[in-house]
Amino acid sequence: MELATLKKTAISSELLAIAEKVFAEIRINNDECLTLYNTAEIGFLGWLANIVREKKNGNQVFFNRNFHIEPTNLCVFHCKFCSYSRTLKEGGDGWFMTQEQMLHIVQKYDGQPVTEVHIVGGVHPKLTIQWFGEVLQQIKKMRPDLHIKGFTAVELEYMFRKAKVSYVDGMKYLQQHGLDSIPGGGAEIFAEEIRDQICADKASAEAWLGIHQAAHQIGMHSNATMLYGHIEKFEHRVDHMSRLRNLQDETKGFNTFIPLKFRKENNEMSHVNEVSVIEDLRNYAISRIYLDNFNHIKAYWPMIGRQTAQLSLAFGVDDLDGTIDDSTKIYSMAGAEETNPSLTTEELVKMIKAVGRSAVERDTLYGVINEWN
Ligand code: V47
Ligand code: SF4
Repeated sequence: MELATLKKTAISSELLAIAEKVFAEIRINNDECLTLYNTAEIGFLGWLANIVREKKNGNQVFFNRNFHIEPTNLCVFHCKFCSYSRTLKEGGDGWFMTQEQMLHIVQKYDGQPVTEVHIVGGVHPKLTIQWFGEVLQQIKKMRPDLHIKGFTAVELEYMFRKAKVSYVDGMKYLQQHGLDSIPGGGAEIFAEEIRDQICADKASAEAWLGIHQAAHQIGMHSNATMLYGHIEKFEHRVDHMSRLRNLQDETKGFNTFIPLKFRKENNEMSHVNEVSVIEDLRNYAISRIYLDNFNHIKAYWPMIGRQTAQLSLAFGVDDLDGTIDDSTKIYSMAGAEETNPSLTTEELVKMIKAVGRSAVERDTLYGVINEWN
């Protein structure tokens, strides 16, 4: 649809002004973003987000071949939405891996064309910066070609605080031992009034942003997430994305923005209803329109399921994460669609082609490895 055609529809003057800005590649402001959340119809959002998406990434949908290592689910923090962690005292179905167990997982992928290992888990006092430094070194020795994306800013903040090192020195230490980039977890919702209610005791918004800023400063890339669809209001989502957009203006270090849908099973927020698929799609689209300085928007398929992930490709999303190989428990324990998430490359390509897009296998930093048009 052209702008001229849009003017003949029942669209409000506010939404028309936003569409005109997006067409002219002028950044929308926070009030306009809120107007999208409060008033925009889903078809309009998909159409507008798709314009931004196709200018940035054409018809391409990216994925990678990856697996996860979750060293422990024992955690010193008490996030109310977390279905996965156990307290240090509880034990029960808690786990704690040795360095050998972690290396054994890497060894299982010997000779397989995986390009990334994603290491993330609970925050355990025994997992110090030196302990992780050793593991990183050993993984690199075993698989020098493997990109190590590891540790949320929450894990890092705790590690650095215990080791009494600055964010920059801590990041440099881990980089020297083999860490290549950091994932986007732990961001949740930055606004203090929400953070205080859902994850009061872990790293603050300032710490999260400070650690990503330090990572970018030493030349590392990272991702950013937003946990949405619980007790936050649209205003909090806008504020969250605004803080990310500001940091990205300064550093250009973020690869991807990943909205994470709150899932309610087996956690202390089970009384909060999950939002609908329609809200998921609206949220993907609005983030695509607002975050003009992010190259990629990722739908994490184990969280939302394969069909919603496919639908999201018409709402601004251009990345589906990876093959995963049933190596993460975070979402299945929270009631996500995928109980044993694993997709072969062929299955991912088929999913992408089924919605009329081209599939691209990428490395972590979006270098192209293989294409299916
Ligand atoms: O920070 C925890 C989320 C995150 C629940 O960077 C939940 O490529 C929904 O950030 N419902 C960790 N979400 C995982 C993460 C991630 C995942 C995939 C790719 C990347 C990347 C990063 O998981 C946590 C939290 O926001 N989470 N519990 C829940 N009940
Ligand atoms: Fe710990 Fe992370 Fe769960 Fe919070 S979300 S309790 S920091 S494992």
